[in-house]
Amino acid sequence: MSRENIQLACALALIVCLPWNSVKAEIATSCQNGVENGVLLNLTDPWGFIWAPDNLASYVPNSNCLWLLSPQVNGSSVQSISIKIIQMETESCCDYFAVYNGTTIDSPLVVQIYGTAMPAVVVEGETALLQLSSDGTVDRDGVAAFYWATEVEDEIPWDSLPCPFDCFGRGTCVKGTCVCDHGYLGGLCKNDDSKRIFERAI
Ligand SMILES: *[C@@H]1O[C@H](CO)[C@@H](O)[C@H](O)[C@H]1NC(C)=O
Ligand SMILES: *[C@@H]1O[C@H](CO)[C@@H](O)[C@H](O)[C@H]1NC(C)=O
Ligand SMILES: *[C@@H]1O[C@H](CO)[C@@H](O)[C@H](O)[C@H]1NC(C)=O
Ligand SMILES: [Ca+2]
Repeated sequence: MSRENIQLACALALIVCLPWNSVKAEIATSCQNGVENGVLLNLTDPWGFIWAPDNLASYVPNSNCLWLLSPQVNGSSVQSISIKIIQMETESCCDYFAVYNGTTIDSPLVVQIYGTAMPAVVVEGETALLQLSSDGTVDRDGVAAFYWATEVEDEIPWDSLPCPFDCFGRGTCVKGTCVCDHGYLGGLCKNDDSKRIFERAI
């Protein structure tokens, strides 16, 4: 790592990592075991992390988890919001993660994804609404994503972000990405695949 890069990493650590470590509210979970279904969380920090459900289990049937991103930088709204999905597993027919360009689900849809797809998403606007929606049967591990408010994609230090929840102790954090131990899968190493390996073996 060059000296410039080290200086950059340190600057980022002060700006980025301190709030992460000291302010729990940076992590915004919706649909806590379904209890907060339909409750809108309004996030105003310049960057943050969202996930649902709020545990190691699957989301519940008929989930409607909502996060409104209204990032403020120096007290002003922003022009662009980038979203990096790091964990995505929904029932591929029927449950989805959606991003809307605006403040409600009636705003223009930017992306609606099913299954395990994790496209990079940029909303060219000052707000974005995120939604995890599930139907009445078959639940999966759910979604987790970072957002970052900027117009300049290259400035986003995705590689320097901490791995949420330290990969639940089931993996190693390498440049902001969980490399899961054997038997675990997903961006948070949340998926316990050992049971399936066992099931396949018998
Ligand atoms: C979300 O927060 C922003 C910034 O504080 C505010 O302007 C906006 O009215 C809030 N929206 C909702 C729906 O609470
Ligand atoms: C926010 O304001 C401070 C102080 O005026 C300035 O140094 C900084 O560059 C501003 N940040 C952004 C992202 O505009
Ligand atoms: C989102 O909304 C803004 C402001 O209304 C608009 O300029 C932009 O083109 C829209 N589309 C996307 C994909 O962000
Ligand atoms: Ca389902």
